Amino acid sequence: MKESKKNGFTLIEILVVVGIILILSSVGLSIASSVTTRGKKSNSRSDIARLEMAVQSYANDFNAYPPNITNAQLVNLLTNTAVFINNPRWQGPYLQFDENDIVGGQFVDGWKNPYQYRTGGNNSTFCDIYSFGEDEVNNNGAGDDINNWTRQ
Ligand SMILES: [Ca+2]
Repeated sequence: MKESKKNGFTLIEILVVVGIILILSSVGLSIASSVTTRGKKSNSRSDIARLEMAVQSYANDFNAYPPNITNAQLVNLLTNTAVFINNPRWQGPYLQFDENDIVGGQFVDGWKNPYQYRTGGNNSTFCDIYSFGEDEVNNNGAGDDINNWTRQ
């Protein structure tokens, strides 16, 4: 009896290969997602530091921190030359942006949520600036929020 020679792959072999490909691609996606999240957190920390420096520069020129105003108002205060054209104290713009930083006139974090600004509050030095963080929920600077007073 002559044994027939097999050509190609069996169904089991194909399923094993497809399974391995699926596992590897899900691991790859998971790693990519983790890297993206780390990048957003890192960028948000950097943005908050830049915003803090801009607010400090404004405060040095005006001898006062910006009051509790909205994100868009703060952006305007720190960047809009036209508003302050006749005010010699204003030495701005105090902040430069990338085009992805501003959405709807607001300075946004990596998740496209506006940074929060308030005078006083948890930061005893001068002002609180924070991002809602990865969960995109306002935890008042706690939890996964990224803030300028604990440097987390
Ligand atoms: Ca949060």
